[in-house]
Amino acid sequence: MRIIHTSDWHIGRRFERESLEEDQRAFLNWLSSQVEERGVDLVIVAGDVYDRSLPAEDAVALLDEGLNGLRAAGAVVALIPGNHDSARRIGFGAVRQALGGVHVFADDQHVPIPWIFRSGGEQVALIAVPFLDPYGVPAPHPDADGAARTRTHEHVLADAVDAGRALLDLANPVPTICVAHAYVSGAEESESERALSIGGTDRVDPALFAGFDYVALGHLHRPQRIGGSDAFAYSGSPLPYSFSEIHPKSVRLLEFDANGLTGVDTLPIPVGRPVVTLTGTLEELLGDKAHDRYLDHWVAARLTDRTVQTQPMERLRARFPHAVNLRYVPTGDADGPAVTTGPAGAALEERPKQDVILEFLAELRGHEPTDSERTLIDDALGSAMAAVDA
Ligand SMILES: [Mn+2]
Repeated sequence: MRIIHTSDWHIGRRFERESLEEDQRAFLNWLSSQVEERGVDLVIVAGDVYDRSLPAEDAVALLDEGLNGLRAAGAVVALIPGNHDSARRIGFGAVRQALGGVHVFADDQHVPIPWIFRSGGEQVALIAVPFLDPYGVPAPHPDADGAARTRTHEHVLADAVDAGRALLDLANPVPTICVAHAYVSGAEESESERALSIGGTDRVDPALFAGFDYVALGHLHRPQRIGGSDAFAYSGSPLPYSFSEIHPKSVRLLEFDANGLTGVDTLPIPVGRPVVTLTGTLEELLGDKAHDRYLDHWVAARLTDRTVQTQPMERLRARFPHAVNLRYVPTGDADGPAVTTGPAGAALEERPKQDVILEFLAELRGHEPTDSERTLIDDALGSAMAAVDA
């Protein structure tokens, strides 16, 4: 039996302000072609199907089209909502959709019921756990001593997985897969993932997934195995959704026989725009021939110029059509303040105009204005105020 594990489609997401609809459609079409060419029986989507709990109409239409494509190509689909999805909305019509081969596991109020998937005389059992908001689901069970356990993602997820596992133990032994949307401790995040909860309490212990033949994880956008195991992994998102996602994107192709997992392959995704962050003066970025290979990338520019450039974004886009992000980092510190950062403290209107301008320049360029610059600013302001008063 062949299964594809993917996650974090974030259908409807934009990259900065640019639409990703065509890239997402290209991914879904490619995925359907893989299903058909490789005879894939089941596609598992481990959460964050949509980017928003209330997706736009275009996003709903695109997902509909994508799921139809996978069904037409011959695969059954199993999906869970992630923290970006609304379990209630994505679970609408789930019983009827299952009749059409799309199994949506969105019941976050009850124990996950094992689902047996059969194909060509083989079978696997799935425990598909929707993303569980610790404050939106029943409280965790008390511990062995009867003491209450805190409402953390780890506790509610562990309870759900334990309950599903207990039900599995009652059934005939078949290979088992757990599907979950979680931040497993030790895994590597990128800038795109919205925190599941505040202060790092969203981490879950990998040990709570023990005993499954495969654990299909979603949430982190970087494809990665947990603990060096091929059978415990994040597929990662199909496209980069932030400038930190410079790694290649892929889906995971799993082979099962009656005894369990027999093979794992990584299928690189050949569509979508890669990302790059270019650092240098505007002149360098516009002139350096080595940057020619980034013309089709999403480009973030980190300008090291010490002075504000004229129409920098327009000029960048004349060379890099997909430049979408620009910041001045005059100290060469790529994580330095954004050019849009304003002076802190009192409301701008209430502060002396000279101070605001001097602070802005200092922050922008990383050094205090010179005396002659101060004189220039004072003169300019004086003339401007005189003109206003006149
Ligand atoms: Mn997520």
